Amino acid sequence: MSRQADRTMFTSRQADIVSEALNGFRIELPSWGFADTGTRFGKFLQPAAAVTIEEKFSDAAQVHRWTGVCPSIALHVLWDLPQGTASAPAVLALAQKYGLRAGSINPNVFEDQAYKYGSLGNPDPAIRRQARQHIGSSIEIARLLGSRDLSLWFADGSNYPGTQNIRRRRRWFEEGLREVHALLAPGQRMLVEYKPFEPAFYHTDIADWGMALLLAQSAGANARVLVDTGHHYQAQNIEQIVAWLLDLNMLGGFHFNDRRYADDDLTLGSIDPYQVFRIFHEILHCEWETGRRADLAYTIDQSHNLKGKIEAMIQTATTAMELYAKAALVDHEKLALRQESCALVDAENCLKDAFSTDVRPAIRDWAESKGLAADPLDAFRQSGYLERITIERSAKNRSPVSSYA
Ligand SMILES: [Mn+2]
Repeated sequence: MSRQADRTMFTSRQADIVSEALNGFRIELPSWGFADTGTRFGKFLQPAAAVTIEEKFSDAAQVHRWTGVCPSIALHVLWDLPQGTASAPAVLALAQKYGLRAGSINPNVFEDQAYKYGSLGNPDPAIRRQARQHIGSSIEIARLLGSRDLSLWFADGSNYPGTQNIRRRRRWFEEGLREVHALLAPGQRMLVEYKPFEPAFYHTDIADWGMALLLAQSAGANARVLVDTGHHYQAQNIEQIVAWLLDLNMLGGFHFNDRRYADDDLTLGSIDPYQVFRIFHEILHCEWETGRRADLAYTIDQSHNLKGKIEAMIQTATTAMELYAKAALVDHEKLALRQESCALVDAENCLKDAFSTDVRPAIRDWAESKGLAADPLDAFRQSGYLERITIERSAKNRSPVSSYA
């Protein structure tokens, strides 16, 4: 067979696989990814950064407009719905205006002064109650917005050995999560996120996937674990965690970002794209094996301090599509046979062959078939949107902001 014929055959078969994969692929944008954020050393402001919730919706709509795979936006109750349930009608109107859906709802039980020593794990019962009430009202917000998932991340923990009773705090978490789970409306889910350190540096109350799993299992039938790819120690095998949670039907979704050292919130795939590929592969292989689609919420959890925020989100969505499409190209039947016979090199090559395939031409074809931009980043740059908001927002955004100290 000539190289040309080989390439043509290869491409058309792959194009169908890629197209089918992308038809089912959606990834949620974080509202906070469009606002100015910083490190603990300070913030560098961007003249075009979103400040209001309307600006966040408007910017997120740009990412969806050019990529076609980001129809929803995750919201943070304290930052996006400051009046709680009373803010819901305005947010619904914005969702309609910008053609997006309100996505997962993120309660905030870490910024209020009351949470200095924790929220659901706080030794003070009144503060534990305050946290439960805030989560309860977040569930109501989700219901009003038609959002399915409540996404729970806790900053609870301690900084020094001996300063907190770890066992009692575990029980308080168990009780608190059970109580708020009972408030979920039919069809709603509760996702429990874990993190090994930061902001607490000695112990965190939900430090890893095992703790999150136990708490989710005890909370109730609609609780699942949320895997934030940045919330692991170096060298941890994240795709194994994903495989276990999938097999137990306890995986609820992801917060995607990349990292080099800790929870760096870098652009997905910028440091280790093969890891993201391996995660997608575990999901797609499980789907192939079981014949059931995994019900997972993919969300971006990144803040770009220096990159242009909308450009970085387009870059992220594009990278996610590429890595998902590559994972879809794994020949599952061949892989299963090679695993069965322990043909190690050949089995591994099933992954490597798919990962090294250039899926970009097939993605461009898919985009054009949907009336989308073949090159989303270029289309965004040509649109003039960034220049327009830079002028509109820059005067307003020049006012001083609080820094670290
Ligand atoms: Mn996260």
